[in-house]
Amino acid sequence: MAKTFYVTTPIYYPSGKLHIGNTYTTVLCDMLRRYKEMRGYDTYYLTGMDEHGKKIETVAEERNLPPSEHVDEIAEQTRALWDRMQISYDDFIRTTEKRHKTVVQKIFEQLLEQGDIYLGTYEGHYCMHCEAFFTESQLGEGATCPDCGRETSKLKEESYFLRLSKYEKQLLKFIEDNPDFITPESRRNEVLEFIRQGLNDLSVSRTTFDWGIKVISNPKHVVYVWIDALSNYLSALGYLTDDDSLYKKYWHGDEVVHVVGKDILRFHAIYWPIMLMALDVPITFRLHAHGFYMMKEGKMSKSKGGVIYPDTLMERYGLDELRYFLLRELPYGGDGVFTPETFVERINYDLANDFGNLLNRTVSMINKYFDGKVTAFSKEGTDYDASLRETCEQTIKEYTENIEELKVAEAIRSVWKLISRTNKYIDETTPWILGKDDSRRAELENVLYHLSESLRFIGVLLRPILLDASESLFRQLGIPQKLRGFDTLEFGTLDAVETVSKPSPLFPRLDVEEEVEKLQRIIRGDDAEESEESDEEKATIEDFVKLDVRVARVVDSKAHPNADKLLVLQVDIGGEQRQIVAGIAKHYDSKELIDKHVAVIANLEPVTLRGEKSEGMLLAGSNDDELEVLTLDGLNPGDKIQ
Ligand code: ME8
Repeated sequence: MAKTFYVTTPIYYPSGKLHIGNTYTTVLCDMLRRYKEMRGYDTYYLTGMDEHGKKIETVAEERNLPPSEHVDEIAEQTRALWDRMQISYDDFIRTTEKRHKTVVQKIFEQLLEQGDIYLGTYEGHYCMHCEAFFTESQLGEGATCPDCGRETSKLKEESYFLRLSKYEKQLLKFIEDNPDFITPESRRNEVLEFIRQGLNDLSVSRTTFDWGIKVISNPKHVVYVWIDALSNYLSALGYLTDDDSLYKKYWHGDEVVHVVGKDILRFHAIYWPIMLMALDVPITFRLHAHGFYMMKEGKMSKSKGGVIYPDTLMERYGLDELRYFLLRELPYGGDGVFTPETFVERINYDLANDFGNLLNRTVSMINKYFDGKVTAFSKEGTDYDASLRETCEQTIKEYTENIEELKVAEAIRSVWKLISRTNKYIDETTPWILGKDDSRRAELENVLYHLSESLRFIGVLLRPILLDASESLFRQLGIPQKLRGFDTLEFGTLDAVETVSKPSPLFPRLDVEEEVEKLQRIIRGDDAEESEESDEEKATIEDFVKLDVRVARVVDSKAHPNADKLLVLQVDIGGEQRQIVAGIAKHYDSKELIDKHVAVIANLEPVTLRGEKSEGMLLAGSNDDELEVLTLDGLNPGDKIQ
């Protein structure tokens, strides 16, 4: 039976558009999955969204949407992005799904019954953004959050706690006994050091908001978002349900890998294993925490160093180019930097020159000298032949070892060493000179055969990384399907090569100056069309006509009882009174709009926002600082706007 391989990404927060950082983790897991599949494993790839918590509730509120609508929208966009990027996931879990919620509730109740979770009171500082409590000694300057630097607030509330302290020694021993459990080693050391300082029990419920999974036995509490989120790795496999066959197969299978960024190492290296110990579920996973993609100016963020989105790069340069850059440029154990210069250079030097040209020259020479067909293989051969063969064999070894250790950039580098060696082989064997001498045809054919066989190795090793280019290489050299597998990588297996009549370049060369400038503009946000809206669909007139936009007179208005940013308006839309909740309280005081004639969308499905019904949407213009409600005082309530 085939060995199993279960790989997971973190489940991302639906708080904004995913940038190349989140994309990195997803592409890395995709690559690992494709590699393992090529090695004959039975694989399962899980990704998804982490949709609960105060932070998401707030983002939805700012958009004037109920959280469920907000998360539905982002989940759909995210899936569409992964589909466009050919991410080979098997399941996309959302923590708002029933299948997940039920499992989280069962886990919580079980731990409660066992006494691993207990009810207590929390007193301390709370960071709303990170949804985490901190003790005085953990706080930054001015009582700020040690993780994000934002202000914290003092809080005292009833809370459930998970007994981390009870499992501290067991966890320490587990990590010490399993040196490969956390990689890279530097991250493992960070975790060990943290545990050795002693673990406080963890607050695992909240009562200050309710966008979360309710504790069944005490529904005024919702489960802490991290306990909720971490459980996805099991809930997606049907753990604690009637059909737990995936759980049995993959969690109890041969290899399980959680890939995460360094920012969420502690949650996965401490809370998650302790939850599993308490549940008596074996810790079968290994944890890999990679570094971050940064911008030249620092962290990737809209307001600071700029952001770069995967769609922008994919649409302008291609999927393989994006995958190659992401996987190649982030060093093992460290951070990587996205700069327009390195991005363009990697495409021009590595992909177009080194790799693309090698294929192009080989196909052209086979066409020119042998009408596209080459068969010979001389076992004796020259020293150059032997050296090329040796590099091919050595490359497989290096590549495999590196990937198994999740040193992906290094694995790619080893393929490029083979590419360089093969280019050098052309210089050494000088086929253009052999081609001038009829008596050396056998020698020439042998050279071209060696080049083709080396390219076949390169194509197979790059299959998990460059999806289109590897296919194109096989097609251009006429390599049959059955010789594209990892297990066929023995030099000389290829019987014959039959090339296409006209080679097509794998990667077009870019104009460095033009593209660097273009990317700089995109990062700065000057090219809004490319950076932000490139994936937005155009609306049709029919879409617009569907909206019933009307003039409405504001009859009354008051502050929302549960939300600072919202006003609750009573409006008259021509003989009919409606209530509308609008996110304008920061810009208008509650009575300011009374008697104004405003524009509202009148045919939206009613929603409830923080407990108040909203039967329409107010139209307003805004930028980062200002917001102005559209007024049409010359028209009458009920008049149509079109
Ligand atoms: O933390 N470079 O979700 P999240 C590389 N919901 N990777 C990056 C990155 C960057 N600049 N920025 C983000 C959460 N990432 C939780 C996870 S899991 C049970 C719950 C990647 O949307 C990296 O993998 O904030 C990081 O760990 C993850 O996105 C954080 O995504």
